Amino acid sequence: MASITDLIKKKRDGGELSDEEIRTFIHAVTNNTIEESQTGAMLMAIWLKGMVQQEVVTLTRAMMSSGEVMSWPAEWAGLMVDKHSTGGVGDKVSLVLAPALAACGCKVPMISGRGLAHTGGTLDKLESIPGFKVHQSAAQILEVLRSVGCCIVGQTETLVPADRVLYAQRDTTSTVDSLPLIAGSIISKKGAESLSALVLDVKFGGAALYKDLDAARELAKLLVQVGNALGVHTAALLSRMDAPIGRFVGNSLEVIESLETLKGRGPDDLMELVRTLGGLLLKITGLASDLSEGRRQISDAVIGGAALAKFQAMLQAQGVANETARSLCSAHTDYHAVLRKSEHRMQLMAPADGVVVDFAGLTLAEVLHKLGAGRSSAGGPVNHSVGAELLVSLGQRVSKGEAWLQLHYEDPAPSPDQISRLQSALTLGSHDALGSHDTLGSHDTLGSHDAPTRTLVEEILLPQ
Ligand code: IUR
Repeated sequence: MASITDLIKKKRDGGELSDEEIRTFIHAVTNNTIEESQTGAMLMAIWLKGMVQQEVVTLTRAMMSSGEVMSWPAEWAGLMVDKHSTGGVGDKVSLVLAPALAACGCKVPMISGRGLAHTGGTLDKLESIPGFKVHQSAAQILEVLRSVGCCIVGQTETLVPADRVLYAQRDTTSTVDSLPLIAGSIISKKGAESLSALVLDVKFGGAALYKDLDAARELAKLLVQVGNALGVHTAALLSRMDAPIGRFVGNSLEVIESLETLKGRGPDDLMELVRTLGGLLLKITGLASDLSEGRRQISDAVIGGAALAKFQAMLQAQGVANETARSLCSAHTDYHAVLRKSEHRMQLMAPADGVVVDFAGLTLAEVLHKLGAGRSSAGGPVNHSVGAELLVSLGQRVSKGEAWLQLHYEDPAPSPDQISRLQSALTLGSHDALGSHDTLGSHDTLGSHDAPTRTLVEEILLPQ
């Protein structure tokens, strides 16, 4: 059998690793029988030379099999679904989508992550709710799925241990942005959930991992190919990520906006993503005859309150006191009686008259991260109350001196430099500029009965 050193050399020289060679590498990573320097060298060789599709599929399967692979009751066959997003700003889709899918008859073992770089993490958002427990054992997940239909949890210790090692080493060896390594990492974890169907929200734009559509499409295609090769019916959306999704960014503020959405009062762009991602999953599982029927079912589950009831039940099943969950989910609630409110607020004023043409979500996310909304590199705690509320919408006319952004902060307070960065993130234009701007315009290709205010979904890649 080839040694690890031989395998590194083969990949370094541009060779194609055999199935057995890839399994040998992942086995050594999982069992800690490889030196860190060797893992780093192999990751860099993969980053530099890439992998053909067969290698990526084998890598993903070997990673998936490095730990526990979940199993579900036979009567749930065909109903197990999940979604993954490559990360956005103000992206609270999971909080609405998981209960909406459960209300439509799916089982949703949603394993989510924490914030990565500037992007927010679903687990951090949910932890702003007092009592919510993201850590659930496999037996507890099964029980919540049986009683509620959805859960949103952190990765268990036993799921894909090889990814835990590789991910940490990718971070320190500058090999995070390698297509084969990203695909292996994402799809191995979804494969270990033993899903029937998976939908991926691959984002492109100024606030996304990939700035341009072509690069995002390449990742989306690979994820779809590898997911399907592992037996999970996998589809992907390519969606635009420039301005934040919805109007609120920051952990507890995003929980409030998700609850408002589940009460039928959510922003159009968020609902558009929820409908399309959910509609696709319902179509793939056969619970809906086509995408527009799937979109309608998701819409009905949200508007009719069935998704909200599932969310409340999920909160209770994951440790939130009954009274707290009931209060958050009641029609008229004082959210800040439950969720901590920041000590300070500050409004930013529009510097001129004009129409809001764009708003750089990346800048907002970076500033909020520094103000404590995200995890510091030293691993410090997240301040759930820090965030921001956009007071204007894309396409809206504003007057000089009108408030356009409200910051929620504690310690540290925003510095003059951070405030000027935020002001420069706002692009004001004339009406003419608005008409030609490509983030705006109604969307008429998805059969929506309530068209969103801007085009988010650029393309859909269906399972092969
Ligand atoms: N999320 C993952 O689970 N894996 C990755 O490699 C990336 C994001 I980038």
